[in-house]
Amino acid sequence: MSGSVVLPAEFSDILKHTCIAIRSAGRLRVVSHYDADGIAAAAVMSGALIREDRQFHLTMAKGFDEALVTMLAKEGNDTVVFLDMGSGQIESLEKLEGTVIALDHHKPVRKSKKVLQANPHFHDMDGMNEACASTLTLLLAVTLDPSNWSLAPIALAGAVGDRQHMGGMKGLNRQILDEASDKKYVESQKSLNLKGSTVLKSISESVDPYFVGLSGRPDNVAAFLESMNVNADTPLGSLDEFYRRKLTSMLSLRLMGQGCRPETVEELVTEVLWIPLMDLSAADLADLLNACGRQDHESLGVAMSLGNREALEEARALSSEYNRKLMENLMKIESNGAEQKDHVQYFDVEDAPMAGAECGLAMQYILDQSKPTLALSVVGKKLKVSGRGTKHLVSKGLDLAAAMKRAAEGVRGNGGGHAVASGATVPVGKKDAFIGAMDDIVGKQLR
Ligand SMILES: [Mn+2]
Repeated sequence: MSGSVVLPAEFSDILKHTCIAIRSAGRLRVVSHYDADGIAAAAVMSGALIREDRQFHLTMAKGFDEALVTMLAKEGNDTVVFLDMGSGQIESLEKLEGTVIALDHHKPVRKSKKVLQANPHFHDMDGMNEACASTLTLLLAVTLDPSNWSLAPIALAGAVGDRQHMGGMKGLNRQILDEASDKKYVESQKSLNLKGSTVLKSISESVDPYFVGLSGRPDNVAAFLESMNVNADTPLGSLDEFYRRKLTSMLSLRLMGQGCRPETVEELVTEVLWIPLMDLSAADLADLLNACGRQDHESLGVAMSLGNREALEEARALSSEYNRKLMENLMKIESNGAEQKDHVQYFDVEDAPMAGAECGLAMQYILDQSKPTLALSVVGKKLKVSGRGTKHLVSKGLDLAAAMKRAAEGVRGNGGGHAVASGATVPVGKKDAFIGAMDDIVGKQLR
């Protein structure tokens, strides 16, 4: 059914049942999450349903809540398909009438007689790093019709959006990548993890990786390239072997010089997945999807993924505006640094929706690697806090989820997330008390 992809029998059975349910559905409803993976999953699903000549109604949701279930319950749907959500909210899904399907890679609560769940966790597969909503949706799509392999590049962009490509695609994602490469929908090659039309732009417009002293400073980049005799206007892909290696070593040295962790420096050379039909890489597509999601233009993301050229141009404009703002803010952090406590460092962010991204990049590329970073933004009477650490700090005992939860609850706020990345919301007036508590708790964790 799905080319060379090998799945546990029970898992392919669920996909087959799901196909039958979708084919026999009357009023068909699809709900997906607004991040890059969710939009990619929605695009793959839409592509497959359009090929089936099926009518359907798609909604992108910021998250799963009771309001969403109430809305769906009122609609009189025959079949509802949840993408990138649902497995954690099985009780609510069971309350819906008709057929309910969830293609999700988040940790499931339990199996359900009522809800058809395609979730890798039920089949001893890793849903955190090796399968995401968009790659699961692709499996369903190619079970419906093998021609849907043409949608594989979108699914792979979704996996990149969920950061599952770090250190190379693995597991189910890898199987999909291999099959898509065989079918020539994707070309994968190891190369510098940079974008942009020329070497100069690739470096001066790069926020991830962020090169201290070079990112956002084209004049400095021009001088840097001249010192290596590299022509600034050459497209990155056309650099010959000698200069490509030279550039790679020099950029690695710079990252080391600015204090990046070895695992960050290693990411400078990655497996780039080129999508010939779209003339961009899976990482570029993931960036565009992220830009669409963050600025409430999810349907643009779906249209662009399915090949609409105008939508692609619009998404490019959204994305470059977002990158411009991000660059400006990162350059500010580079020159101002962060406020230092003994065990944490923090800075203020004006644009609250950018706080998470800024905090992560500042932690990884700019600030002191020995302390987790907090980014603070004021929204109304609340102080929103994004926290980021490094894998290395986590291996030393850092648990930002636990620290944020305790520190926030101490000042009548709330917080949580993952050990390496988490968030909290606290009353504005409690800023100092919260940071003091974080400093204390993190200090004990890292002792
Ligand atoms: Mn996801």
